[in-house]
Amino acid sequence: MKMTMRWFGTGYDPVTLDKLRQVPGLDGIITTLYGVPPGEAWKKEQFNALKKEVEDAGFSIAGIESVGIHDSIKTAGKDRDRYIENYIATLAMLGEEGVDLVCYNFMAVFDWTRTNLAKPRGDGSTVMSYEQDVIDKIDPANMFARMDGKSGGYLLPGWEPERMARIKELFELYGAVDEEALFANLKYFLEAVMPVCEKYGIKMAMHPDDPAWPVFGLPRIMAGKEQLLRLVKMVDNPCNGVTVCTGSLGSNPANDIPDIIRALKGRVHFAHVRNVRHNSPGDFEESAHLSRDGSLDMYAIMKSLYDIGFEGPVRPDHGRTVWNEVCIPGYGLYDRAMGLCYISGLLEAVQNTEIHFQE
Ligand code: DNO
Repeated sequence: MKMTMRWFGTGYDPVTLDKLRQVPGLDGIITTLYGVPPGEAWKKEQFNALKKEVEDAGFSIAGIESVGIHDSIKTAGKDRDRYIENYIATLAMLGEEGVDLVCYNFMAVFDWTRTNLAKPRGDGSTVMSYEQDVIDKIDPANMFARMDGKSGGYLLPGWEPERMARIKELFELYGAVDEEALFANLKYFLEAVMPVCEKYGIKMAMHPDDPAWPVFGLPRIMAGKEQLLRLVKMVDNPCNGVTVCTGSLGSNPANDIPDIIRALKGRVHFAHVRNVRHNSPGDFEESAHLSRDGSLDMYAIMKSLYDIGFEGPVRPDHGRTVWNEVCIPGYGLYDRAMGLCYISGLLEAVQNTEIHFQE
């Protein structure tokens, strides 16, 4: 496995590449061209500037997270083919530049959703958390007002003011899209992009829905084992795979993550390894990466990734905000660096135990 960290780019991310260089065992960077709206084809010069910056810092780009999918593709809008063409053009450009991993999601309206971006913990750190009761009381038309303030100016993806201004329209757009329709639209998209993926050896890595159940009455189709298996079977191509995000899937205690990993053998292209703590049904918070700080068995997760022969990029994910760091919620340097060291330690133990048994 290749240890990576997500970096949001100069001007967006308070964490700089020279700081990331000092994280032990970091093999590569996961990034994207921030500021390019979903639907637009990426410009080669812009991407090359990003690539050069990463390479000048002594890293390589281990994968793109994400190339966003336009709402028209998700809802089978009349202009979806045009947006798919743009997506294909982006993939071809990335393929020519040596990128072989693209993470994306197929969530309706919003990307991942939390109700608090800075919940205080007893140890003085803060974490992101989710309470279904809070969501149930929110009127989608007034969501922006709720999220503002607590986040230190940062917003969750999908909650940008320009989208919030059209939130009613977006809900209407998705009004006729139920689970089956969303699956059909996903299949249409994947079938269209598989040829360019095959040509350049690009692995598409679907990010699961977060939280792993429907929110605001919107359909969720990537929330558990059956749905992920349906994804990989409905377009049965090795380029069509999954990002195992243990925290997203793990938000639902019914999801047995090692079992899901084993079931997806050969189609796991990327792993986000983080822990969550279940407080009560529909109420969870993001813990430190350690097993004993949350509800997931992180050793079993790393062992299952190892057992299926996964060799792709892994990254720590949402961390706590510790030591008064000023950072993007979930994406500070300190707790993710601790997470990376912990994951690397688990992996070393798994590998060495294996070798020991073979002797
Ligand atoms: C959250 C992330 C997601 C992820 C997208 C992939 O921190 O894991 O925003 O990047 O869902 O498209």
